[in-house]
Amino acid sequence: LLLLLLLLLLLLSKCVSIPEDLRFDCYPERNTVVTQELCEARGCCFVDSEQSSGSTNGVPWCFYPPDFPSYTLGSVNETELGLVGFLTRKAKAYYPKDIEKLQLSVEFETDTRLHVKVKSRDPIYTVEFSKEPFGLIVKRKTSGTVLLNTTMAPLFFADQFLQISTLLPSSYLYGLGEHRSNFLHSLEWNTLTFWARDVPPTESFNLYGVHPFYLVMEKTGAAHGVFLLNSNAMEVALQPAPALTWRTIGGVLDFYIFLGPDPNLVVQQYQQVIGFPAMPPYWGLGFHLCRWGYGSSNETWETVKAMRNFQIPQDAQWNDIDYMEGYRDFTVDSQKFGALPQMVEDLHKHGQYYVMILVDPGISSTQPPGSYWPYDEGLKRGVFINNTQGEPLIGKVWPGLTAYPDFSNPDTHQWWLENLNRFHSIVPFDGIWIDMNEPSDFMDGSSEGCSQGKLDNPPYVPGKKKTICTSSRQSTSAHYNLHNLYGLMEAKATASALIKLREKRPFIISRSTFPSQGKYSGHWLGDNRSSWKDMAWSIPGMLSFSLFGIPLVGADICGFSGSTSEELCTRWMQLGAFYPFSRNHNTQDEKAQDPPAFSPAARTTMKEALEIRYSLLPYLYSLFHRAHLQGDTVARPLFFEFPKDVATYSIDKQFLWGRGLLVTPVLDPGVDWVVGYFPRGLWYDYYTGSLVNSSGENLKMAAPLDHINLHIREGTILPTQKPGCCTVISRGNPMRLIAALSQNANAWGDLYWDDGESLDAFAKGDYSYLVFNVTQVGRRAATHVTVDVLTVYGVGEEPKIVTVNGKEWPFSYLTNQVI
Ligand SMILES: *[C@@H]1O[C@H](CO)[C@@H](O)[C@H](O)[C@H]1NC(C)=O
Ligand SMILES: *[C@@H]1O[C@H](CO)[C@@H](O)[C@H](O)[C@H]1NC(C)=O
Ligand SMILES: *[C@@H]1O[C@H](CO)[C@@H](O)[C@H](O)[C@H]1NC(C)=O
Ligand SMILES: *[C@@H]1O[C@H](CO)[C@@H](O)[C@H](O)[C@H]1NC(C)=O
Ligand SMILES: *[C@@H]1O[C@H](CO)[C@@H](O)[C@H](O)[C@H]1NC(C)=O
Ligand SMILES: *[C@@H]1O[C@H](CO)[C@@H](O)[C@H](O)[C@H]1NC(C)=O
Ligand SMILES: CC(=O)N[C@H]1CO[C@H](CO)[C@@H](O)[C@@H]1O
Repeated sequence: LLLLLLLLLLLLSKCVSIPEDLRFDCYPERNTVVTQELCEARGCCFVDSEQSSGSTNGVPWCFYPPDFPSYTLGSVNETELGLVGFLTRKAKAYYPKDIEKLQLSVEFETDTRLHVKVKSRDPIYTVEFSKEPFGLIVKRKTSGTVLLNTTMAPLFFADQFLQISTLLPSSYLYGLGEHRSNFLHSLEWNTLTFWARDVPPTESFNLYGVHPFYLVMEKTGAAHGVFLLNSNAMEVALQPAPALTWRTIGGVLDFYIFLGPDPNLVVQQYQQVIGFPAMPPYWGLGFHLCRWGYGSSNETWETVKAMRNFQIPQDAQWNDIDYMEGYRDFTVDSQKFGALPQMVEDLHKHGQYYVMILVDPGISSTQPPGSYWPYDEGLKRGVFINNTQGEPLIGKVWPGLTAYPDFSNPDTHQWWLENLNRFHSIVPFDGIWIDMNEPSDFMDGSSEGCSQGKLDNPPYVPGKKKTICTSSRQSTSAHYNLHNLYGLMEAKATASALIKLREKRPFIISRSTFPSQGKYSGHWLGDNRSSWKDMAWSIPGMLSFSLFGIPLVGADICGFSGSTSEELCTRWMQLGAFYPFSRNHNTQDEKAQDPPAFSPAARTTMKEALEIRYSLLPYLYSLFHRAHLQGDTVARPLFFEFPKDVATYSIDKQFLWGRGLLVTPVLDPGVDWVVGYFPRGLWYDYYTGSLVNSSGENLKMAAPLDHINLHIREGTILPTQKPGCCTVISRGNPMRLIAALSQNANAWGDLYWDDGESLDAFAKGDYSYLVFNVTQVGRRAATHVTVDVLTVYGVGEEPKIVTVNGKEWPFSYLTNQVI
């Protein structure tokens, strides 16, 4: 008995001795009250930590003991590319169909990327293995920082449950989308689900897209990133150790690790794997206006005319689902939207563009045979997703009952192209908005429910579901494996169709996204509310998509659902003028929120914000070129430029455009000031050139309702143009350069310039690339660019003469104010 008691005590102390933040959850199932019996049946430790600490703090009560059975690494063979080895499990764990023998392969591709093809000569990382239990340890050579250490908790690899945990070198963790959270994730027992889902953005919910990629800022100012290439439903559990657990219910564990060492390089290295984003057409960077519920083509047209009347810049007018007949794709309500073709013609005549929603992939299945080509023809060609009985699966979206195109089937791409082509001959649209492509289903699974099989009822279910049955059949696999890829595959089909129809760069905005999406589309942050809080959330949302390689991103300016106020909409238009994708969008039955709907004062402020955007488009376009070329970010977190300044790590109320322009919006009601952080160095007020010489500090600035604070970083040259009603006009205006001199009196900037719409302009060499240096301000290889005005901030003493190409030039000089 004594022995038994001793054993029990030993067991208990083995459990209690594990510090709380190193307890890895052995019972993550939601909606289960974990009892001691349930927990011990899994061979785990049960400690009711609420009793010990007196609070519900998220610490799991049921967690893995140190000797929980995991895998053991056997002998390892070197291969040409890296290493291979076998992992074996001696004792079975509790998930059904646990796989006993696994193959591990490790490949060293480049000096900064672990996983892939060529052996590196001088990698900046080292890899070690722990044999029993199996674990992977990756270190950064220079600092010795341990980036990954997976020995802390057991590895699982069952048929429908895979799990691996790692310790993290710091708590500065970013990425892991699509979720609504601060840019810097909380590691306080925070579980994030990855399962594309149609739901208004809400904290802790899984949202429209899936991006299993994170970036960590290490304590030394270096950064690394990790990508798990896996499309199944998944979960990432974060805990304060700091540590992270990946849990997925299918596929394989296929990790890429990017060593940076700075955050810009990490994101570039990630995009070398997933692909660089497409170059958008120039007009796509102009201002877009949309609402659900214009109600008629005339009403839509009137809005465009009002914008023109007040000379407010606008490049594209959009329509939401109300243009359709019964919400059916590829139809036009001929009663209310009869003048749509004429309106589009008028837009084109004014150098403007038209984009409409393709409401959703769901194709109405209830029309009489012979009356609705998309369904009839789709049925004939077998392009729809089938249920387990081999019949098209029927769910429900806006038009009522619908079938879902299977974009994993190449025949579907051809059918999609033909649909778009037929529609384009009636309404010659320029861009496409693809919505509801999680895919959304208003029913639970299908009109007939779902199967009882293992795909519809996996042993472990991460987060919330709301979609078609996961057992349904697509041409390459079950929906179970392809669900998170639906938006990506639809975007790919749509981009290729749009290229065939217009022979120009496609413009597509998608709600659901997956890694590689940037090659085909941009993204808007979904259906949110006209609230101050939602406006503030848009910045971390936008910055996260910068990390995901989808730089063309923005939120619905002034908010989608709910009612905006003039003050909120004014502030939001000022912020939204700096979203890479800038669109004001509203729902039906709310009062209008387009700029002409407001008072003259608000309207003027909105117009001025857009005019600044249009002035800066040459700079923005050049940033997109760098994104396309090598994966640079466009809307950029401050810490990307100041990785050694820890004060920048949690900033998500300010952001940069590229390296040189700092945006500090007002995000609160009723104030005429704003506090912003200025990293060490010189910053010039965009409007006046007055100087902020910061030692790395927060500054309170005036921010009356008609003003958004913008600052140019020292050493930057911004190429700008006089704004116009639309890009077709502004593109023709002379250039104005703004140079913000550094402490050492130099500055640098560049301009990428092409016709703004040709496919592959860069690859074909049909472009100009200009580099501006203060010592050599001017133009190179440019025949169609004229510099009109050159503004230089930070000159110091009044110059006596200014020469241009050796000739004396007239100039004016204003003394700087220093704040
Ligand atoms: C390593 O090589 C030996 C001899 O060629 C072979 O028997 C063994 O299966 C290999 N192990 C792995 C993990 O590939
Ligand atoms: C990895 O974590 C284990 C705990 O699981 C610890 O004993 C070991 O020292 C760590 N290795 C490194 C290199 O940090
Ligand atoms: C749209 O306006 C035109 C011209 O003003 C008018 O003839 C037409 O009836 C209007 N259409 C609708 C649907 O209101
Ligand atoms: C779905 O069923 C249709 C026949 O109804 C067939 O032509 C098609 O190939 C099936 N698709 C898949 C992915 O099973
Ligand atoms: C900015 O401040 C630094 C440190 O106080 C000082 O050395 C530098 O001369 C200042 N620069 C300007 C342009 O005022
Ligand atoms: C312009 O300045 C940059 C950075 O200071 C420098 O690398 C580059 O060589 C300069 N180019 C020319 C043409 O002077
Ligand atoms: C943070 C926030 O305001 N989230 C809201 C987004 O919108 C949905 C409904 O539209 C709300 O439920 C969320 O609370």
